[in-house]
Amino acid sequence: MTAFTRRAGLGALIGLAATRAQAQGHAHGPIQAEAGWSRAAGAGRVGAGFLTLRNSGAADRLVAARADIARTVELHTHIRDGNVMRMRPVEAIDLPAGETVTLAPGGLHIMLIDLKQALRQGESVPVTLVFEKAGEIQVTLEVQSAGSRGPAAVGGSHRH
Ligand SMILES: [Cu+2]
Repeated sequence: MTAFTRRAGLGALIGLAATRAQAQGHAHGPIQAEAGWSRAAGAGRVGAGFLTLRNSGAADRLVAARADIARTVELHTHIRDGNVMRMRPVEAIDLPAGETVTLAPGGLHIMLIDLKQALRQGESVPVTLVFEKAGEIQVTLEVQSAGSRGPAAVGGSHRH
């Protein structure tokens, strides 16, 4: 947490020095993690984490994620297998220079395997993302209902 606080403070200083147009979101060097969310799920089951990653710097890669709430955390994608979409672990998620990558249902996601506790709607779950160059970034997943398609669908988490 100390490292996170220090990084957040540094981000605030950079934010002040830079244009106010960039004021929204949390700056952590070149990568911003925004709009993290998950879905309600029971203890012992699997959950998924979704979010948007904005990379304003050089190419980087998300190489791992950690979360205390799950015994195993993997990076997953979906692949089409005939008429069925199947999940498959990926070694890393590429973040090309200057691009935005969205982890969303039906695509890339953070898989929370064997939940130690239930993911309850309305709760916030901390997750640590590990990037090849940017290092560790803390994000929070806001837990939506079990069938949610995202925070926008329930009217929360508006960005300006
Ligand atoms: Cu998965």
